Amino acid sequence: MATHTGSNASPTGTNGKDAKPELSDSFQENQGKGGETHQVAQEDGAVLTTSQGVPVADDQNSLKQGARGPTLLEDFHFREKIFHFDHERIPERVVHARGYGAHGYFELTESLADITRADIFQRVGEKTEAFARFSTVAGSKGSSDVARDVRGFAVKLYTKEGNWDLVGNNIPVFFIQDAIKFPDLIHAAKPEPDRGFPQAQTAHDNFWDFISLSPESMHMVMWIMSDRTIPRSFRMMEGFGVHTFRLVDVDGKSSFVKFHWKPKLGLQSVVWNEAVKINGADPDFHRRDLWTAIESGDFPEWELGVQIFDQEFADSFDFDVLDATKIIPEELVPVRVVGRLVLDRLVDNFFATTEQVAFCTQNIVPGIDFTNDPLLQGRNFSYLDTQLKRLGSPNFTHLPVNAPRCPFAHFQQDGHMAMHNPAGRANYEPNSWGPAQGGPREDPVRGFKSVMTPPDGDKLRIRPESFADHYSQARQFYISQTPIEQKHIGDALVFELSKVERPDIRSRMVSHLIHIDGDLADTVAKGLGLPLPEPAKAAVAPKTDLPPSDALSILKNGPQSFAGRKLGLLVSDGADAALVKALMSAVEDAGAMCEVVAPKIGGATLSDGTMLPAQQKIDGGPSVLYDAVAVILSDEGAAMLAKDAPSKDFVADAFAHCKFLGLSPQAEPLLVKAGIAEDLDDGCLGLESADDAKAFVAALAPLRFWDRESRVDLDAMNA
Ligand code: HDE
Repeated sequence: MATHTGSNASPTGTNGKDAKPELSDSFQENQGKGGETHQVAQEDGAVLTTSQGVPVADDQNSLKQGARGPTLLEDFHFREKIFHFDHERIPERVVHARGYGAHGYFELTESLADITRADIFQRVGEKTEAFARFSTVAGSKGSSDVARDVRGFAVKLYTKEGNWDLVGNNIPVFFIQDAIKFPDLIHAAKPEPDRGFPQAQTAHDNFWDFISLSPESMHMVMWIMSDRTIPRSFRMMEGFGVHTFRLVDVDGKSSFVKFHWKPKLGLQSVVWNEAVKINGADPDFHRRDLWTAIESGDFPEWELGVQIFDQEFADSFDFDVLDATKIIPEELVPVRVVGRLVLDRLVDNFFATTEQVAFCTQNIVPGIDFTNDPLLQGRNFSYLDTQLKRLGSPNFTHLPVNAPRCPFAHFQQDGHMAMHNPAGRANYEPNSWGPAQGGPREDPVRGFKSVMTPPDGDKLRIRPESFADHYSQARQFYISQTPIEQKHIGDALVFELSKVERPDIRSRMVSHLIHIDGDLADTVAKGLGLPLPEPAKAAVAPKTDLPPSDALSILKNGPQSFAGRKLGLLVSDGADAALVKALMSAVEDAGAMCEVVAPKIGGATLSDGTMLPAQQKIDGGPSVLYDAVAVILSDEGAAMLAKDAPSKDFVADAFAHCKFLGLSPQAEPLLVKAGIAEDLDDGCLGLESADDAKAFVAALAPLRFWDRESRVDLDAMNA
């Protein structure tokens, strides 16, 4: 019987090229050098080998007894290949499973030497290597990026005195006050255990049952029902360390600190109907956005800000600074910017870095310390524990992404996958072997010292009185929002609670809202078709006099610029070439990107006969993927697209999501068929000339034309 190779490749697996006889001589040992993977250098024509380094002659066919088998056990290449494949998966993170990361650096812009001895905060202008991972919390690894969820914002800073992990979120407060409730919270948020759904959604009974039975979560509820949980991009969201930490100076004196990351591009979120559609059109929306930005050299950047305060402030503050359900308003303690984080390097391999990065809250360095925040204390146990389960060995610090960049030396040894064991005679200390053989020694001056704090009382299982106010800051958050943001919070609550099957859970939730804002409670009750319930029992009477804080609103902290954003440009054959080119260059001048969407991916032949390549075919490039859209068509193009459902959705959705639209006059038939021609408003600008193109791009700075929302949304019309 004739045999064949089973692929187009030659039987040698080298595609007919002369195979290089010898392996590349650099079997790269990258650990501790900032590299990524152990791999044979991929030089042109490198020979495929087994993991033992044996050159492989045939990677297309297993070894068989006769052409039709059976397959033989002695085929060590096949055995090894399948064995390795079978073991490729590691457990996904129990929370924050879906994430995306990038390398970069932190640069100090203002010294904190008077407040902390932390090496990273000493010398202005000095850069420290960093790795950041952004994530959703509830969804599993394969879920969609734009789920309504808190985003993790975890940064590993490879300082000269060890790795400092600031494992934060894009929301400055948390659901619970004590770590012992974390498994309950997460069980309630994740898919319900009997049915195994819903995935990456809090819109279900178990979540709202738990939340409505946990008044301490009400402040966080306001944040998660706001548009903070549907960010436009990782690049456009804030990050927070959440807990109160300590900064410690050379004399051991400590100050309290809250950490903030502020995005250079300003804050921006999408709207809910848009998020739902983005998840279908591009489940990788956020990771693709980060990848594309870094790849194109538009490096995402955040300022690091600190709120520093002392015991006297803590004692005078209305709430307990150890309670992670509370913020310290920026108006009370201003955020002082001390540095910037720039992400400028993509990972070489997703698994090696983003999957294997192991953040641990207890990774702190001399000059930084914990407080007794009971949530932080619980986290300090959990993160180390979870990394062992996930990465399978206590040697996960040997992985390049986790290894310190500064020198390190200790007597830890052995264990699965040990890649560097102590050298020399001694693997213990104290010892008598002297500097050459005896290994490292403690350094009482440079070494980490915990801040000395006196014990605070008896051993108890109790929640302090100072943690008892659950509504005041929830109210403060709500009244700090613009009307459109308040409307979105109401809409989100109605949406989520409408997915809850049990009316008593819906009603219990509304009973809490009454303490936050009467109008909000009314709107939600009305939206659910519920009578207004009695207010929930409050442990202490909520304060109603906390002043609004502008820092809490997304829209008050927008960029007023289209830079870093993306325009979707729908074109057809025959579209006005000069106009298209003028618009594209105006977008580029604004520091933004333009993606061409056309009926065919090959592109469109413009009026001057030039072919404009498209990045998206119309069905793959719906307007939800863009911050604003422009439609430049020929008469024939418009007549054709007016019959096409995705083209009609393109303009109708952009309109419904309050985006700015730039429209060439020929687009009219498409707008008519999409049902928006008669509703055009000041957010829809005509495009006929190069000047129009410039004016259109200049008009994009507010990012959305919110005035429209009251005319395109049923909830708003019924309000
Ligand atoms: Fe986490 N959290 N968490 N968390 N968390 C994890 O560690 C935990 C909390 C946060 O990109 C786990 O490596 C407990 C607050 C981020 O790899 C685990 C409690 C904040 C990430 C864990 C909290 C966070 C995690 C799961 C209650 C914001 C992803 C996988 C006390 C300040 C890091 C892992 C990454 C991940 C435990 C609450 C942020 C199980 C017990 C509050 C950004 O250790």
